[in-house]
Amino acid sequence: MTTVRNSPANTMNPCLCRQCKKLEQCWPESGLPAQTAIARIRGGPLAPKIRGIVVFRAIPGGTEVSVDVSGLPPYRPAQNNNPQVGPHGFHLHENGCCKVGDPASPFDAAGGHWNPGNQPHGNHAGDFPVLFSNHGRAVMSFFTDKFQVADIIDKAVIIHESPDDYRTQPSGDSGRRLACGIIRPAPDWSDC
Ligand SMILES: [Cu+2]
Repeated sequence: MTTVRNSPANTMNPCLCRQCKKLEQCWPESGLPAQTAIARIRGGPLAPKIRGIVVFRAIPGGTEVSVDVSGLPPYRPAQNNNPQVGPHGFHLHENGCCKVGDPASPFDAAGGHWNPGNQPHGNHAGDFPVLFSNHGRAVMSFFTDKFQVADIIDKAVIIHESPDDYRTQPSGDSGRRLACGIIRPAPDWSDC
């Protein structure tokens, strides 16, 4: 319950539904707009402790993206042949598939960056700010007008090992994929 209490979604809208056992069951009753989607984030073999949630909420002019993720690996500068770890590249990828596949290169099945406007990397619709970890936890909220909630259902959220330079094509040189989550519509628990 601690995780639920501290989640950004709960901060936005305190849960009023006492009989509900899951946070999202409370969203409709507590007034969140129907146009809300969530991705539950799970770490892969390179960072199995990662857990979190990303909430996409329609607001005037675009979408508010709120993330609360724990279990991120500690920062480490690039050394020898090892890449920098953190802050973490954070993107939408085009395939809603979090199959791990090759454990040395996980989540390849999520495909490349979601880029409906054929933009260079740095301006992809799903290019997000990097995640800064604080003892493994990152909490962040930002606004984008590059998509509506309905546009990103069944896309994947990917957290990378290394920072995004917003310049290297096509994915910002952000390295291996640590965690993945598929974006689903927030359930309608109107009988809650
Ligand atoms: Cu990515």
